[in-house]
Amino acid sequence: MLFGIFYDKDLSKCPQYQEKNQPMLYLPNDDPDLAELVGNEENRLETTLNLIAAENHSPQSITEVMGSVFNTKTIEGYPGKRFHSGCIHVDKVENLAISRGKTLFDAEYINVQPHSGTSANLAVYFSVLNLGDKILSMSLPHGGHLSHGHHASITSKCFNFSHYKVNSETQMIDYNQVRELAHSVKPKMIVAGASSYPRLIDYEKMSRIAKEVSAFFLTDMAHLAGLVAAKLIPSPVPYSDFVTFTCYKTMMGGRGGVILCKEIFGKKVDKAVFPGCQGTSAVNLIAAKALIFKLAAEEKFISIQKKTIQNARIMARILMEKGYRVISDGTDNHQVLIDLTSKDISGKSAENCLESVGIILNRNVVPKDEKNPGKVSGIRIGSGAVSARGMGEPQMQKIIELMDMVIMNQTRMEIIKEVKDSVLKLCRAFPVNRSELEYF
Ligand code: DSN
Repeated sequence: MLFGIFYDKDLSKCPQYQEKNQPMLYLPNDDPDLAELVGNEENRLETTLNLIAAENHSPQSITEVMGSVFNTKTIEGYPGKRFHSGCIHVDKVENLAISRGKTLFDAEYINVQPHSGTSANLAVYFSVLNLGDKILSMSLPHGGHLSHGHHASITSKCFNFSHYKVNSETQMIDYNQVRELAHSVKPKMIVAGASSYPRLIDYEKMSRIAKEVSAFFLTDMAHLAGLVAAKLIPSPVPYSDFVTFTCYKTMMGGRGGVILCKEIFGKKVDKAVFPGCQGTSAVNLIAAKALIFKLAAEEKFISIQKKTIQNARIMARILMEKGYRVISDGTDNHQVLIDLTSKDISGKSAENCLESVGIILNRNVVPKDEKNPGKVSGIRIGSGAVSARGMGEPQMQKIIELMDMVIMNQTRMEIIKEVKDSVLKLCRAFPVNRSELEYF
């Protein structure tokens, strides 16, 4: 295990944990309160089912490299052209991340310095656009992301966004609507990609529309990067001027963002990241990126990604069999979106009830949502973390059964208790066990 402090007595008796547990050496002395919180979080991860589509379990080696001495190095600029000395090793780290990332995604150019997906998107916007330029992207309630011009995001203060929506019947992107909007708005950039959209995106079609109106084409594949790296779903790279992603969702690699782009935009992107939008980047995170780009080419990573897609499909099917309204009637990726309007429970209440039994997911706005933004009508499920634990079809069936029991019996304490016990049993049968991560 990662840090090895367990406060759950039953868990600490489990031989797998005893064997793998390496206690933290220094934190318990320096800050016992914080050490306890770290232990508690370890315990929470072990004893709950993580269905948050924007999270995953990472290999232990990722955590090791993120906590390594690379955390202390200040870098400004790029390998060979830094503003501080002492970069002999960190230059090699960044070059490794660059060459592995380019190979993995078959990209002409890569920048591995963004702190996050939002930083990556901001840098892309600023690389080729001027303040106030028009951008066409997906509406957030229909699946888009905050950094695609939501009114609460700085992106909307800097650029002039218009939004396309999903078709109200199919809940899928209506490419005719995108084309009509593109021709009427005449944006300088079109953005594809989403935070909660369970279907494949036709990148070729989107890029054609962008060409028709002479717009740049950015794809934000933050949620999908692991599935793309494993070559299980189409890659946006051949069709996009820019592709951004984060490394901690399906990619399983820790925090931080990445920009891929066509060679001709490389210098502009580099300038927009540093010094444009960021100062020094985080070398420990760049090292983690280099590591996950290596691991992602291995069969074990690919098999987790395969399972991730299979498990999401299984959950969507069972939910529909149980009478749930699954947005777009299924999924092509790791996400399942559920509209709970007919179930007499808001997304917020479902999230809370499910958390109380150890099933962790997030409420989500669904297309044409009529509840207020705090409550919302839907929930979003991701299959990444449970697949990384080695769970398969029987466990997906069980998870949906347990979720359904909670949603249909919110006030029956005996049922809630029964579900809680079942969740714990399932978690113990499939430990996170990150030091072993036998699939890496
Ligand atoms: N984009 C947010 C999400 O999908 O939950 C966080 O990464």
